[in-house]
Amino acid sequence: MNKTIIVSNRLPLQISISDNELNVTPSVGGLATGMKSVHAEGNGVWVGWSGITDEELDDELKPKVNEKIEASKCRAVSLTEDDVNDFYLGFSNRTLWPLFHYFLEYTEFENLHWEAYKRVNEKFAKVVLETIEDGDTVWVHDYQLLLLPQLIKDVKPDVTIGFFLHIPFPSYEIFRTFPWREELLKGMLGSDVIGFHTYDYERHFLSSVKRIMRLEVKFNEITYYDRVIKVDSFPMGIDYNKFHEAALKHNDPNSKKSELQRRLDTHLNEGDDKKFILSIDRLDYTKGIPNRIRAFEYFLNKHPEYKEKVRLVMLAVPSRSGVPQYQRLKRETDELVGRINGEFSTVSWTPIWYFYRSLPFENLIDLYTSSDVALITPVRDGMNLVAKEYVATRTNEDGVLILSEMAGAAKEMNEAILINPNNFEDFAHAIKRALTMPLEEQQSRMKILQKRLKRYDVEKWAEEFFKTLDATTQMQEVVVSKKLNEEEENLIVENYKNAEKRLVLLDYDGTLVGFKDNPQDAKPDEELFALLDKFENQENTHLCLISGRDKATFEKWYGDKSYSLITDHGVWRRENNKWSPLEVLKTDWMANIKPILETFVDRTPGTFIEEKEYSLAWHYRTADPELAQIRTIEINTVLTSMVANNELSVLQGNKVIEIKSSNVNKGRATTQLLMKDDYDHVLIMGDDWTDEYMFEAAPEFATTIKVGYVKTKAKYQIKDSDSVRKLLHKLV
Ligand code: GDG
Repeated sequence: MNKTIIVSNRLPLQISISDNELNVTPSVGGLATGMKSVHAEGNGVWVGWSGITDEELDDELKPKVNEKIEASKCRAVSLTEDDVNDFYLGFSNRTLWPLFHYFLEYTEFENLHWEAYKRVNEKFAKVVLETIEDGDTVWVHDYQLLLLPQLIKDVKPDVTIGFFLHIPFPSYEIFRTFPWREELLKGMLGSDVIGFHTYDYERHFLSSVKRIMRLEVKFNEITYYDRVIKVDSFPMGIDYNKFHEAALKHNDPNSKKSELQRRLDTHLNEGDDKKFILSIDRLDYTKGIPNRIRAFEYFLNKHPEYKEKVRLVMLAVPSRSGVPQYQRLKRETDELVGRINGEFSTVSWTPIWYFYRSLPFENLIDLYTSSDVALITPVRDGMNLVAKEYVATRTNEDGVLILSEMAGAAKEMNEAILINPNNFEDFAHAIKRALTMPLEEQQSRMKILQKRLKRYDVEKWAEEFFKTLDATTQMQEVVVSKKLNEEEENLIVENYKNAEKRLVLLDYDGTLVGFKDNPQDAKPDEELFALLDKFENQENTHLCLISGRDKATFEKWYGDKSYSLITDHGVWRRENNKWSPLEVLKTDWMANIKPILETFVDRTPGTFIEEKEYSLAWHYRTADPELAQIRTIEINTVLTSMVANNELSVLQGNKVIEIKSSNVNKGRATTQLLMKDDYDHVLIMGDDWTDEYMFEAAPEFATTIKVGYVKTKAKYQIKDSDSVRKLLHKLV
């Protein structure tokens, strides 16, 4: 039975060792909950680090730990202290985390850390590959494992791989500063589906893929060699029922109150106007904690009537304390809380209650249910689950959520009061508004928020992701259904060799040579000349190169060769070293169209016009891909009316738009060529949209091969120009 392998940096387990005794407890985080049905109940395995380094485990303890881990359907990746320092605290948390959260000033580009990152991703790959079987599905999580999808795909191309990023994907302008940007993107592109929390992260990622990798992106699909990769947003939900039910239980008058709850009640019972404003976060600079404290001070100064009435309860959970920025943040937070409490406190009131610790789940519920307002104001946050958990615990549908626009959660929580956390006026106004919001308004907003969170909970999130993964692999099967396999290739070679009269018709750019940024750089190399010569010397073989290139270029390159050439999409043909026109064409239209194209060149850096005898081509290979995409639509619109009147057609090639007479195309040229002799074998290869005309014009018995895995009329598909050459070598 096929299985699902979940991979994350940490296993969903807490392991502690005391007096050589092992204690393993499951962790209760959002991810563990979301994956429960896949992992615990289904046929799943979880791969990750146990949280204990190799050095901490002696030879006696190690097998015992592994045994416990495997009993929980998990596999451990063992990491050394150096791995943890350089890969986790180093590269993951001092490079990727700050960079992806737009903290460039905190971002360190350290080669040693990058090497560790690659090394540890390989360690993860090794364990996954030991566990995997054909037909399995792998779901990789988060920024610590960005290279893992490719490491798996390279060895196991038939395994389905999903990847989900839990933090933001930054805009191209930020991502481009990253020294190993291409390697990282390639790592991610080993996946079949790549998921983000929001559409913004998705489009940032696609923009980097287009600009850095120069790949073809259609809507949210990337064509990458023989695969189509789907990129989509899946806003992560929470275990809604767990929080809601815990809150219902907590509010039951018969349930026992915790010590913390009794302390909270003391304040609340002082009067109706006593309120709590709650914030909960890991102590992380992305969460905007010092900013929030200062904004609260600003609020108290602006609205002194709330002194002695309102308290900010702030839970900051210790995190990554081995990283200097986190140590500095801790000092700054301590000082700020101390200063403000010192300045404002009275005998009966302290404005900020600050907890620097992790609390048990029950206390978390105490805090959520006792707070009239939740103040969640990160300066940057992938999603933020705390905001959602607060909503889930409001069993009376009261309470107000103030949420930073910079949290991914803001995209789906419009009924919260959304603020820009850098604007203190906005901040103070939001707090005042929340404290004075009529109950009916609180409830109407809360109801809408709850309805959505209840429906799109964490299980649904995981389910949706898997659905997309499934659909994508099915779609891939359709797109590459004509992929040439070894058996078919052998048969083609055999048929070719047995034939008596052969026509070999080959497109040039993208077929015989790979694409270059500048078309002038795509000259034929010595190996290609030698290969083509062999065809030419082969008996009973008519070789013809067919191209959209102009006659002059082909004459320059192949002037001393005797094979046939067709240029300008079929305007000119050279036979026996003599050029003759296949079509008689008008060129007067060019003087009118050229100035229009020139205005596009002026406004689109990196583009240029190629003037051929019978056509004009606007090349945009080195232009910004997103700008070029807009411009191609504009050009098409501008030219539509002009081309109709002049019997012209606008061809969309590979990063080029060409305007030429409608009377000429590679298909007509192919038909003319086929009439010249009685061929019993026809081989046609091409990569471009314009080559489809040849495939259409080919006789039924012809072998037609499309280079690249996109929809085609050809019988077979082949990966790239390297594979074309390999096949051609087998024929001579
Ligand atoms: C990353 C992304 C994204 C907090 N304190 C205690 C405690 N918690 C629990 C909360 C919540 C979780 O920790 C925190 O999740 P967040 O989403 O708020 O933040 P990150 O840790 O930064 O998570 C984030 C998330 O991944 C998921 O994709 O939303 O943007 O940065 O569940 O309840 N739990 C207990 N005691 C505490 O003291 N028991």
